Amino acid sequence: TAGPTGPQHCGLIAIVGKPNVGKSTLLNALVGQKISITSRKAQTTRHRITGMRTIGPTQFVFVDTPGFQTLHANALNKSLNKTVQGAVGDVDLILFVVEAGSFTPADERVLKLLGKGIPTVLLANKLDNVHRRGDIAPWLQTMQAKHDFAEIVPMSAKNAKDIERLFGICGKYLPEQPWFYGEDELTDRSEKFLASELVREKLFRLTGDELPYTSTVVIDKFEEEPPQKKGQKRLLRIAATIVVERDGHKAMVIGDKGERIKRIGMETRVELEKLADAKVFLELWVKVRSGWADDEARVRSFGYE
Ligand code: GDP
Ligand code: K
Ligand code: MG
Repeated sequence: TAGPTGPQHCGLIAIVGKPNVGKSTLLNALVGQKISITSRKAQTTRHRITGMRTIGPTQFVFVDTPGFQTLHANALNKSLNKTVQGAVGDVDLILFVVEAGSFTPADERVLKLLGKGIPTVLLANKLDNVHRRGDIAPWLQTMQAKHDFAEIVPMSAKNAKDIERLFGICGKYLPEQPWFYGEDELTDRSEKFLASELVREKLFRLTGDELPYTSTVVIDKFEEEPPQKKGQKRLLRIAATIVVERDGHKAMVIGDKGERIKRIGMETRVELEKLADAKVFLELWVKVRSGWADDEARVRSFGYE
């Protein structure tokens, strides 16, 4: 099989790193559309999310992972870590993301997990946050000594030129083989999954640090209706429940006179309408289920591997 300009190349690229270094921001920038939710909170990404981008003859298949959790060994965190380990097992290239100029014990633990067999690029992200550029050269030297990195790339996931350059770097490691996905496909995740993730993103962003990370979203209903008339969009009818651990958290999510939950619903709807190119009706509920994150069966029943 041949791509637009030669034999097809294709391969898997895992994006790994501790929480909050910018893995999901990077995936979205690489794919060119938001498919993985992001926020300043650790634990925002809880699933393995695949995003692809086909450029010329090469299909890049990126796998975003939850940040490797080392703080609490509850059932949710154990499941997140398994997801990360599963993702790095069988890829062509690993992008190990850290914050430029910093390397903490948490980064070290992720590095230990990666092993030696797979080419690994150290991606020093958030370079735009480094104000003293002179400090970066010595830091890069110490990083070189840490591991046999294929390359070290200081960059910013928010800089379009850097993203473009990264394709050139990753492309070198992808073997000649037929594409795994269609040329225009962007993700293997469903709209239903995207809907639940967007609710969780708005929930995290609009509650800030007040709400513990142990809240999740379950989709109770996801129905699609075709357009009634020509020129109209299809309609998605969605009902979702936000699951929290305590009554106090429920009150926090609902907010004063229901202000906050209304806003979570509205922001989710606006964004999903754009991403899915559809009209969206969204109903939101809040339920208390104490201890769900410590309960293995519950963690599974809420969709975690
Ligand atoms: P993840 O937990 O590793 O997936 O990190 P996220 O993608 O959720 O990003 C965590 C935070 O870092 C978010 O607030 C992002 O906007 C921010 N961020 C990501 N990449 C960059 C970057 O290149 N520069 C700056 N300044 N912030 C970034
Ligand atoms: K995050
Ligand atoms: Mg993430």
